[in-house]
Amino acid sequence: MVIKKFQGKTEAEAIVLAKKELGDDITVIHSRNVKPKGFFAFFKKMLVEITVAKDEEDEKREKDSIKEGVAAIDAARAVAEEKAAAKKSVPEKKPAEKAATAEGRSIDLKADAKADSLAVEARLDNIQSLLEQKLSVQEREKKAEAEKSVKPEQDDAKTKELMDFTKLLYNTLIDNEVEEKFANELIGEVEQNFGSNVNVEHILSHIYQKIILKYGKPETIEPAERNAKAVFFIGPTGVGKTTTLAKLASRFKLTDNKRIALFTTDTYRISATDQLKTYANIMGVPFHVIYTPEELLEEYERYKDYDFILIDTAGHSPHNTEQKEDMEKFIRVLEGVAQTENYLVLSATTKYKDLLKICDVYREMTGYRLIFTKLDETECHGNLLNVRMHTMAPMSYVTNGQNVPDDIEVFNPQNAVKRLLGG
Ligand SMILES: Nc1nc2c(ncn2[C@@H]2O[C@H](COP(=O)(O)OP(=O)(O)O)[C@@H](O)[C@H]2O)c(=O)[nH]1
Ligand SMILES: [Mg+2]
Repeated sequence: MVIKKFQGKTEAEAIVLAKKELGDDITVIHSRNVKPKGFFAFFKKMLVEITVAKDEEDEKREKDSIKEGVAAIDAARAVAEEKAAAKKSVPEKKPAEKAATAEGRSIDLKADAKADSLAVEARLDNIQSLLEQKLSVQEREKKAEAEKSVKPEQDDAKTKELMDFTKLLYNTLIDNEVEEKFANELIGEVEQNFGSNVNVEHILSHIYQKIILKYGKPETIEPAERNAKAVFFIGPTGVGKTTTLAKLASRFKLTDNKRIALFTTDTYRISATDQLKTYANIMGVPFHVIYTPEELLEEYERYKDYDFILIDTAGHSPHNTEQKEDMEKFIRVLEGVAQTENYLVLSATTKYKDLLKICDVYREMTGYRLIFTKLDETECHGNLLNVRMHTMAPMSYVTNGQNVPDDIEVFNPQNAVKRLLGG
């Protein structure tokens, strides 16, 4: 017996498909409406699914031959019984013969007839029990097939549960302002792994791992192999570049005992230089305001045996080409002289579209790692994932408050996923 499912827009369409594959001799054993699969299936029309059964040719022939066998046995049994009855009745029918023979012969005849009949009976019983055994095996198989045809219903219920759960995950990502395109990408990858033994826990751990992998391993500020590492903090105005620099400087100096110097190229605002100068004074580390690329080179030479030179920069609008070119010159002048690293500081509260623009503009200028600030000011952390997936730049630090030096930590992918999806 073959049991198979077919789907069509209508039942008639599904039957046509079934007949095309299995031939005309099919029986529709179940029909129901189903939702199409795949994530976008939520938006598609219902389909009709039929479950059809078809006897296989060999099976049919075997069944027929068994039926014929049973009929033949019944006929043979009837004949044998008749024969036995006839033999039994011989002495009564022919009393003369009986008289002519010895009494013993008459008893032999009766015994022969009985033995014949018993032997035939025994053979027939034997064949019949074999056939019955075979039939009962077939019955069991039939029952198992019938049970199997019920199982798809359970599978469907499970698939629905998984789909509902996946939809919930998708909505959670969207609520956290993960870009639709990325949410679809993640959920799509998870859906591909729906299998017979997948459950809700599998899906959850799968998506956790997927997002952790997307975030990648955080990359942080480490000392250069030789000479001072020059670290630029770049990004728009007001995102927290100076504050973040001060937080890190304080850690390097007070916790790690590193030798550090602070520079700023942000000469557009007096308050900006004062802000960093104050931090430098508190920490007791050298501080310099840098006006030109040449000056940056000179000052670097002075502190090149330090561990880190942290360089604050002016924020600028993505559309200000002049400021952009100035910044580029500062970054370029140290190339080949010092090991440099650039950290693009972004606020988690900035609109996604603006973030993309900022990332692209800075990308034209230089490569960078990502620092996200102001995580304490938003519940939606989707932008971290959006920007990471858009730029593929390494994540480094996140900040979550105004306190120097406490409110900063190395980006932790596990915590980030938990915040996105909930523990
Ligand atoms: N809530 C919050 N405020 C921050 C954070 N980082 C910086 N700020 C504040 O953002 C404002 C601008 O910071 P600032 O460092 O001057 O930004 P810059 O213009 O990029 O140098 C200041 O009031 C900071 O205290 C943070 O992680 N959370
Ligand atoms: Mg600043």
